[in-house]
Amino acid sequence: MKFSKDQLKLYAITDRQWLKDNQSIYDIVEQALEGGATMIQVREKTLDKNSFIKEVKSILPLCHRYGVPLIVNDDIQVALESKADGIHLGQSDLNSNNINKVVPQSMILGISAQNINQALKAEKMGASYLGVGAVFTTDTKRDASVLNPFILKEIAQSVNIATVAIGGINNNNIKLLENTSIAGISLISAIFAQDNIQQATSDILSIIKRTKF
Ligand code: TZP
Ligand code: MG
Repeated sequence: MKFSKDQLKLYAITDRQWLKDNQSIYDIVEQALEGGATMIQVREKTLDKNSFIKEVKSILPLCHRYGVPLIVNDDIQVALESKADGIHLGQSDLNSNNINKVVPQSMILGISAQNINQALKAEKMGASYLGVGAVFTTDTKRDASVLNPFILKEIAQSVNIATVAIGGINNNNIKLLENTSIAGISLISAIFAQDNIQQATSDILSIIKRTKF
């Protein structure tokens, strides 16, 4: 699927720690899509490769029914074999690979950046978008250091590609990201840790629609 920065508006990232009994990642993704998520990332930190591939293959047609791209976190092999729309890589995933050689031009490429230097390098590598954060403290990724909205804006304005903010974002603090030059926000717990995932997603979407990033 072709990338457009509008897809970054409400970027939902899965986390299996919040799954309830009998729930699958497919189920929770469907609820987020119903609520209006504009991009989905499947992030698996513990699943074996084959199960990860199988899971992404099953969720891909679901996302496409909603016209939403599916991005795989970290694992290039999984992204390629499952024919996902894209891959998101952190700084530590960049060292070992010659990214341009392994990731096809047709794939959406997201790269995490915590400073301007990393942002410029990511842009040079051909990234479609930057993931920048954590913008607020978060229990989801305890080792993530927090950068303030001013730094977020500086990073976003240092490149020509789109930026999505991440980390500790919820209904109450989206407002603080106003005027930071971002294309949208990505969230895990504010969506997937909620009892009603669809409602949580559509509530956040209506806040985003009222916010000028
Ligand atoms: N990268 C930086 S912060 C973070 C990741 C993956 C976690 C975001 O999760 P939450 O629950 O939206 O704070
Ligand atoms: Mg990573």
